[in-house]
Amino acid sequence: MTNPYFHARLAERDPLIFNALENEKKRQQSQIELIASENSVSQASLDAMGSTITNKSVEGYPGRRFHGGADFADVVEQAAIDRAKELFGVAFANVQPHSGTQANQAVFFALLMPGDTVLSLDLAAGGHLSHGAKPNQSGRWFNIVPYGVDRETGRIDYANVEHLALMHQPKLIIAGGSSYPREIDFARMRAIADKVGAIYLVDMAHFAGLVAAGVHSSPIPHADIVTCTTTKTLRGARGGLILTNREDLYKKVQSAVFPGVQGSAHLTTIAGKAVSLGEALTDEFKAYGANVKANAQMLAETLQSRGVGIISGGTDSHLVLVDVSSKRLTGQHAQDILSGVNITSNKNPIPFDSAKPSEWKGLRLGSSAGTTRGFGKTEFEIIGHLIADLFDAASFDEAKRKVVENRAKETVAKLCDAFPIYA
Ligand code: DSN
Repeated sequence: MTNPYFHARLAERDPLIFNALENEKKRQQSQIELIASENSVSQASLDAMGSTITNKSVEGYPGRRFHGGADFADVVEQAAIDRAKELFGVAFANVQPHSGTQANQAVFFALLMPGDTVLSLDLAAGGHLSHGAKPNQSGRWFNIVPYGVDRETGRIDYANVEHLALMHQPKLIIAGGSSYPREIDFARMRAIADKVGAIYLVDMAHFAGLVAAGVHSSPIPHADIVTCTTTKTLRGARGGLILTNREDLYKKVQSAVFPGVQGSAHLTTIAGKAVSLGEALTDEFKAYGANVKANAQMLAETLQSRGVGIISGGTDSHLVLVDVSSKRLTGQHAQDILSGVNITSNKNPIPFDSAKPSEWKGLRLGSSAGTTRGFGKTEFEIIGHLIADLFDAASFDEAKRKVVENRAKETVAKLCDAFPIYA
């Protein structure tokens, strides 16, 4: 006798959730995704993430589990570890962090005590919540000294980083963040860390895929520890990684992830990570990474040619940080304008911005997801002009504005139809 518990499909058992998931799939098909932290995983990754291995509890690491029956869990996790090590040319990898934030939390737990001083990139200058923002645990439990960017160039002010390091003697220095569009001088940061005897962490969450593809310099030879997410440019399941060449730090990180800040590993996600890390080892992924970068540069150049302000004047990655005050808009207004024509983006602070999200002047755009669906430079040039048209039209009277918006909606629909995602 068949048991419906094991056979009935979602559509039949839970129409509310089924419909929401179907609608989300349609939304992704019919909108242009420009949120820099988003991407589309492969169907193979999705298959891995929908597997029965979700039923398995495993604490500990492959070959050293607290629960029995972990043979296949070990195969999956070991594959993810081996692929991460090969991809980034690193000696040790932990693939269990549930997110980039938890990867960073584990590093803090492994290496710091509450009250220790951490030097990290200011949130408005492009940093990340988990690097010491006030509302985050990192900002509550540690003494955070933020560094920023140069007001003119929008690039990290390394002389100031060195000055702050000498003055505050941090135990940890962090490079990386969530909205810094330029390559970081990893060697320069290493030299600063060495001057004050600090541990040096690079969070490459946003550009990990570009490092994997060989189109962005790698922090691995310079940093003591590197964290990242497996989403974003790496195009994988939603989770984190911790990488290091230092065996002493690796041992501390292993016990910080489990049992320090996490419990049982999420094996479906680790299976999805393993699949995408395998995909990232291919030549196809190298070509993808090069296209992501070229497309972001095209988007930045097109916007700039239309008088839209670009922080730092361009990009070395997938990420374009737009100063929408150049068109007398706030980030929220700009996000809403794009959302109205089925383009998704997010408001973001720009360097020296207000602390209030409603007053932020920035809009963060990224090329990773569009490139995955097949957009090239031609499409990103079209998108750049379309965005500039919409920003200009914000000051038009309603009738004229509607003409621009309708034209933009049609263009978005045509692009999405021409480059379909998933079956
Ligand atoms: N870190 C957040 C971002 O960059 O959007 C979520 O991944």
